[in-house]
Amino acid sequence: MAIERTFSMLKPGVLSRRIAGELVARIERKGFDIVGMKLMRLSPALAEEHYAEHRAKPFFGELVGYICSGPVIAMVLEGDNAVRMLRALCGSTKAEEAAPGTIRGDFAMHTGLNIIHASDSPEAAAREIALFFKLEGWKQWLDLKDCPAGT
Ligand code: IDP
Ligand code: MG
Repeated sequence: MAIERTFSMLKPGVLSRRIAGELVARIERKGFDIVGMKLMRLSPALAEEHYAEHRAKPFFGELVGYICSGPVIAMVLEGDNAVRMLRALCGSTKAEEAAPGTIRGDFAMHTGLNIIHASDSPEAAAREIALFFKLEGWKQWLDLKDCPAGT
């Protein structure tokens, strides 16, 4: 099993509902190593770049508006098969399809407010980690570990 990195973001509803600790605890309990973590507020430009693949979708405006509406917690998580493992822990995108026991299944009633982002492929993970942790200090910190992003 290959050690990978993935990118995750706890969306604004997490801090406003004061469930950040609970979600981080689930991620740690599963076995991920947190190798990068920061509290930040997304600019519309960063949100649009992060969600660029959805630019033509009818919900794009709401998506960007929501993700910029309050602080988020951006994380780089590491572990065996991290991309697929985190997607499984988060559950399905659609609120009504997210199984109980998953993060979305347990904490979200609405697809647009589905509480957590997780990269959907190693390529997306590498792109998103670079986008959110591109400042020199962060790059050096992440380089201290010997696993390349998203691989
Ligand atoms: P993902 O977050 O599971 O990767 P994507 O299809 O990449 O799902 O969509 C990105 C985000 O856009 C979702 O997490 C969700 O918040 C929002 N979204 C996706 N589909 C819909 C929809 O049909 N209505 C409203 N929001 C949506
Ligand atoms: Mg996605």
